[in-house]
Amino acid sequence: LKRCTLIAAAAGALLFGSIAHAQYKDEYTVSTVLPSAFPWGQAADKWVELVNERSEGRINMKIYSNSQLVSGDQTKEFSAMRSGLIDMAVGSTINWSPQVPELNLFSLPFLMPDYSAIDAITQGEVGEAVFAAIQKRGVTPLAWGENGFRELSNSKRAISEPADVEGLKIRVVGSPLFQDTFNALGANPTQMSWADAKPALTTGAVDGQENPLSVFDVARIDQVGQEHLTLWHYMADPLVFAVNNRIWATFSADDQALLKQAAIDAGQWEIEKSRSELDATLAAIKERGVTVTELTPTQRDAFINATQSVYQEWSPRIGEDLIKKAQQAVADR
Ligand code: X2X
Repeated sequence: LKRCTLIAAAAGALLFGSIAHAQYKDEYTVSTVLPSAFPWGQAADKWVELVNERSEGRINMKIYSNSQLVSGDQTKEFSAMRSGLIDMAVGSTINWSPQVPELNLFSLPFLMPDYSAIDAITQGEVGEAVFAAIQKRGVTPLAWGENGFRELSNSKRAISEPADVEGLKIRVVGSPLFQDTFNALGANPTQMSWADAKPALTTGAVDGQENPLSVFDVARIDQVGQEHLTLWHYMADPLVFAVNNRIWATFSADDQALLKQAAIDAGQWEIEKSRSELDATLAAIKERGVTVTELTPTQRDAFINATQSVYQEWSPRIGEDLIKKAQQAVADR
């Protein structure tokens, strides 16, 4: 009996020991689309750095940018993280919306007129509901970051009214919501990954694209013939810091809190940084000879009216209640 107990105890110790060691990986993969030259990549860098520092080197993460863990197909990032091919990610709501329909909320045209509107949504009840939707789909969300307000560029002409967009081939990514928005404007949208976007702009396969000013600037989109840029602020894509559920469950409660707080701090840091750089970025873009069109409120209204059908079309998929609450949060901001 004594021998059996000893063996059992030894086996238990072995098992316990091996579990304790197997629990944490030497290194966790973190997926992003944009690398360190962009605010998005810097958000991920900051998260990795803070976690490493605060865990005194116990938790190590390595960033894989350019969607390389999903062979460049950014719309597969969420699925890959859910299945465990990717441990963690800092991802755009646009790229995850095919798997999490509620994330299309942020892509509704002209829902958020300014930064305080974004904050009213992400930092309140609606943001919590969106996080619950992400959690329900098998991934643990921790914090918000920001890619930015997406402005429209093209190689053909200055755009100040919906009629100017007519017939333009526009590169979009993410969910079919973007097809609906640009179809409503009479454009010809085509879905394509970021990896394919610049080549398509270079060859003229597409006439235009939409991305935040920071992306336009750092990726030097002006160099591929995008001479016209319209500041219409039609939508902004927040970033979400997230972890695969099974990986999340392996962390102690203290380390979960550490990872989450580091994500919150990195997100806040990146949001403030990218917003504060915007004026300088716009000045640099203008200096390079890009024609920048700013819409008057009346001109913007014309775009709002022209894209109303997108709300009717997408409200069943996003959730009528969620949209109403988001609109209320924006109105009350
Ligand atoms: O592909 C884009 O346009 C980008 C980089 O902004 C996103 O990943 C949504």
